[in-house]
This record gives sequence, C-alpha cells and structure tokens, in this order.
Amino acid sequence: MQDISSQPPHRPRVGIIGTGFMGGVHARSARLAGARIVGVAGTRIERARQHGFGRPFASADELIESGEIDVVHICTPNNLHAPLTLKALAAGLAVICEKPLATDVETAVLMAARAAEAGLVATVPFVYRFHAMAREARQRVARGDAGRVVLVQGSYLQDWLLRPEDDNWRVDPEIGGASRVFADIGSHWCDLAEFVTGDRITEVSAQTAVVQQARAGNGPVLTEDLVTVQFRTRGGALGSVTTSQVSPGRKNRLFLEVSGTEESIAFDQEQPERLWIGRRDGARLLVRDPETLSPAAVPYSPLPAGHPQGYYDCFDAFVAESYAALRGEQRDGLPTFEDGVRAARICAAVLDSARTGEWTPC
Ligand code: SOE
Repeated sequence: MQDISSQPPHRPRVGIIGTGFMGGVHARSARLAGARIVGVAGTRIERARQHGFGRPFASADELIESGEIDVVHICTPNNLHAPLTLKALAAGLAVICEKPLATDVETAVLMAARAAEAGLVATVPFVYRFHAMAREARQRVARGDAGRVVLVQGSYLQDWLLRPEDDNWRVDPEIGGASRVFADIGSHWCDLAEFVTGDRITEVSAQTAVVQQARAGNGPVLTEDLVTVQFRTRGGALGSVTTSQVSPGRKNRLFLEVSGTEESIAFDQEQPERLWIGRRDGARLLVRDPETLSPAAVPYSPLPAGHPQGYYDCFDAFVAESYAALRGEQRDGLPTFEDGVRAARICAAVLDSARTGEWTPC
C-alpha cells in the first residue's frame, strides 16, 4: 500500500507575480509548504529562473488567466496589488497579496468584499504574528497574566533609506502610495500590537517628516521618512509608536512593549527567541522552548530550544496556514484581507491626522 502520510494532503498550484526580494521569500515558503510552483510573471525573469520560481509567463494577466493555478502570490509594487488581486479573484483564484493591500481604504474594502463574495481565501503577510514569542505574549495578555493593559508602545526602525542616494519605488507616491514608512512598516507594528493585545486602536494623533528632501537626483520627496503616532485604544489604553526608515544602524527593529497592571511584556523582532517579562518584584527573560511555551505558541516553535528560529520560519508558517485555509482548515490568527483593510484605515487616519493636526478616529 502506498504510504501517503509523508505526502502533503493537497498540493496547490501556485503562481508568483513579482520577482524581487519578497517574490523570492514567497516562492521559498510555497515550495516548503508543498505547493507546485507553476509559473512566474515579473520584470526580472532571469532572477526568477535562478530562484526556481517556475515557468516564466509573458505577463501577470497571462498567468492569472492560464487556468493552471489555484492561488496567486502578489509580490509587486503597491500600485499593482489592487488591479491584479481583483483580476485574480474574478478568475476564481485564492490570493496572497503583499501589504499594503491597497493604497487607499476604499480599494482595500472593495478587495476584501470581492474575496468574501467569491468565498476565496485571501490573506496578507502580517508575518510577525507567526513568531512563537509573539504568540506567547498574546497568550499572556489573553490569560490575564499582564493584568489590565494600560500602555502599548514601541517603534519600528530601519535605515535602508538613510542617504540621499538611497532610492526605491516606495518613495514614489504614484507607485508606493501616499504613505511610505507607515504603510510599509507602521502597518506591521499596528497589526502586531492589536494582535498581541486583542485591543483596537481607535484614535490617532500623528506627525510625519521628510528627512531627505530629494533622492537620487529626483525630487522633491513626497512620502514620509518618519512618523510618530500617539493613540488611544478601545480598551482604554494609551499608546505610541515611532516608525522610521532613516535611523542609522537600525535594520528591521520592530519593538513592542505592552504594560498591564501586573506585568510588562516586551518583544523585539530582531531578538525573537525571547520575551522580556517585567514585574514590580523583578524581571526575567522568557526563552523560546517548546517544552515550556503555552499551547498557543507551540505550533510556531518547531525547533528545540537553543536552535534559533527567525523571519523565514514566520513566513513559512504564514504560507502553510494560508494553504491550510484553501483546504478548509481554520487557523487562529491567519491575517486576511480584513486585516489589510484595518491597516489601510489606520494608515489613512495617520496621514489625515498629520495633515490636520487633529486627533483622528480609525
Ligand atoms: C522593507 O521596509 C521591508 O522589506 C518591508 O516591506 C517588510 O514588510 C518588512 O517585513 C521588512 O522590511
């Protein structure tokens, strides 16, 4: 008899659109999750060949309409997320679309509505949710270990756009959208903060700044390098977050600290193997260990303690769970288009608040 236990239960036929950094990350995770990567469309097809993305298609439309795929991963610049997603949903495909889902709220809402009407799986890679220690932090809050959450704060800092010669399509609002740093990484921070606390940001007061007024000879720069936000939550907590793509030496430093009436919990994406737990009578580091983690975190901790996990593991778990949803399985905490809409609403409120100087609901 054939041993089917080692076979993935279903091998989705996958297309990848976009051949940049994220296209490579998606393709790798798709392969590991047992998908058959049928084809790829994008501007750097040679790179795609080297990375084993599958057969090159002449265009994204051709790949979407090929009839050869079940799910498409959209890893293009932001302005293409909406048109490609809407085409893919109309063709009956499940969609995994990079964030920001859309560059405005109305379009994000439309995308989520189309996915819901069609009954298709539609997810967005808010992947930091898949760190075992982020799940552990969430569990501690849900279980009441932290007490009542009163303060949520942190930052997400990078430096890859520090210099005037640093440039990228994200700088151009026609391609990246009106917001740059907040849509790109502030969205991750807010998603993680809401995920860990189970609370909602309800109101923001924001400031934005452009540090490099011209980049790579082009100018003037219209998208923000820095954003600071103060916020209030539905649960009555206060909060603040600082986001930057011009902080020297900070590469991808997402830091989130939640203070409750009993304990504080701090998570640092660059040190994802541990949580800092602070109490009035002392503080300690909780180290990732599947033997001691709460049941909600164990599935995201496949390696034994002392064998560091990281970003790829998060991405692998996110893609595997998106495919599990294709099989009709429900997983707690899978980020969907509704979460993409949520991020778009917060981002729009942040830009509005920065423009008007007013507290703005979201
Ligand atoms: C660039 O800022 C970037 O690659 C983001 O686009 C990702 O979402 C984030 O995970 C890391 O930084």
